[in-house]
Amino acid sequence: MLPRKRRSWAEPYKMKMVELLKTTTRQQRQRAIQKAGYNTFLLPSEDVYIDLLTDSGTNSMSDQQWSAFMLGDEAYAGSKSYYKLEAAIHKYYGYKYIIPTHQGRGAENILSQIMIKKGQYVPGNMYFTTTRVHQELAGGKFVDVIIDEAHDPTSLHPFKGNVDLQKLEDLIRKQGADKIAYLTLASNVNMAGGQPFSMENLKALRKLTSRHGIPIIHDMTRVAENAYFIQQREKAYAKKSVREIVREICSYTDGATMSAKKDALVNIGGFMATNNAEVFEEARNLVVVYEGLHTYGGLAGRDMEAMAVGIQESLDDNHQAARIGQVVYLGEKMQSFGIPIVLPIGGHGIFVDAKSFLPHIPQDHFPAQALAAEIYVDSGVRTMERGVVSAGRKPNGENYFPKLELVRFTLPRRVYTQAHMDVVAESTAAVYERRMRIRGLRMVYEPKYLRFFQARFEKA
Ligand code: PLI
Repeated sequence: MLPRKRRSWAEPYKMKMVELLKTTTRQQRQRAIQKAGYNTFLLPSEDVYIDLLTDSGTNSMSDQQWSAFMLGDEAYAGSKSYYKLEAAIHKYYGYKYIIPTHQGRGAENILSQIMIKKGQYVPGNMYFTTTRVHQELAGGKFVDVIIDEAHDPTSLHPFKGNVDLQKLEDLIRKQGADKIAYLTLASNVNMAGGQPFSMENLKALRKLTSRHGIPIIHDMTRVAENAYFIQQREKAYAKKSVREIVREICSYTDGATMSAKKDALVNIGGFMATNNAEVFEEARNLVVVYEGLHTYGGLAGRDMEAMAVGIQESLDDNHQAARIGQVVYLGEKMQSFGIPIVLPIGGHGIFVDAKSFLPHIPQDHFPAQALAAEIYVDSGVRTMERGVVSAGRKPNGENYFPKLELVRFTLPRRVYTQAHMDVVAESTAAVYERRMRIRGLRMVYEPKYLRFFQARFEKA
C-alpha cells in the first residue's frame, strides 16, 4: 500500500490516436543488432519495440499543434507562419532577432561561422557533439568549463550544469578575453545526464562575462526542463512559473541556438536568435546559402505553425511536472533494482553508468555501446551510447576518453506510458543480472564526423 500522504502525478492530456508497435523474438533481435554493426542508430525502427534512442523530434504533437499545421502558409517569402513563430519567440523567450533553421545544427553552423575567428576559444558547460563539431569546423577550440561534479555520476549536486567560474576566469586570464569567441551555455546539459544550471550561477556568469565583453550564447534546446528544476530546487524561484523562469534565463544571454525537436514539441525545426543587429545581418545573409530564405530557413510553413504552438505548450508547469515525473519514475524503478544511474535524475532521460554496470570491460572496448546492444536484444528497447564513441576524436586525431561512459534511455515527450517504463526497467534489471557475461566490442568502421551515428562494431 502507498503511504496515504503520497499523491501521484498524471499526464495533463489524454490519447486520441495511437501508433501500433511490433514485437519481435530474441532471435530476430540478435540478428538485427548484428546486421546493424551493434549500433542502435543503424537499426530499422520497425524492429524496435520501445524507442528511447532520443527525445529529438520524437515527441507527440497535441491536437492544437496538428490543427495549427493545417494553417501553414507555404509562401516562399514572408510566410504568415514565420511571423507567428517570430511573435512566439519574442513573447516567450524575448530574443530580438530570429532566423529559422531546419534543426539545431543548422543554427549552430551559421552562428559558429559568424562568431568564431580561427584560433579562438569557445568555453562551454560540457561539449555537445554537433555544437562542438561546428565550433571546430569554424576554427574554434572548445574548452570545458562545467563544474567537476558534472563528470561524476554519483555526485548529488543539484545543479551539475553550472559553469565553474574559476575555470572560466583562468581561461580569460591565460588567453585574454579577445581570444574567446563566446561562451556556450547549454540548459539542462545533455551529455551530463540532463542536468540544470542554477539561476544564481547564470547571474554570476553574466556579471563575469559582461566585465570582459564575452557574449553568452544559449543552447536553449531544453530550457523549459532547466527552468522546471530551478523552480523545484532554487528557493527564490519556488513560486515562479516555468514560463517566467525561461524568460528570465533568456534575458541574461545574448543569443541562442535551438533545436525545437526537444522542448518545443515538434518533429522538425530549430532557430538561431540574437540581440545583436550585426550578427543578425550576417545570419540573414548566410541562411540563404545553407537553409533557405530567412523567413523559412529550411522549414515548411506548417512546421513553423506547430513550433509556435509547441513553444507555448512546453512552458506549462503541469506539462513539465508530468514530463520530468515520468523520467523520475523510470529512474527510481531502476534504482530499486540496484542499477547504477547518473544522479540526481535528470530531465530528458535516465543515464545508466556503463563503467560501473560493466566494470570488466575497458573503455576502449566500448562498454556503453555493448550495453545498449544487450538491452535491445533483451527486450527490443532501443537506447544509445553516450561515452567514448560519442566523444569522438580531437582535431589532432586522438580519441577523447570522457569520464562519463553512459547509456542514455531518452524519453520522448507525451509518447510512452508508465507501463512502458516498467518494461524498460525490468529489461535493464534482467541484463544487469547477467552483466558479467557481456563482452566488449571493437570498432570496425569509423566515419569521419559524429562517428556514433554510423560507426560499426563486432564482438571483441
Ligand atoms: O539534432 P539537432 O540538429 O536539431 O540539434 C542539435 C543539438 C544541439 N544541442 C543539444 C543540447 C542537443 O541535444 C542537440 C541534439 N540532440 C540530439 C539529437 C539528441 O539525441 O540528444
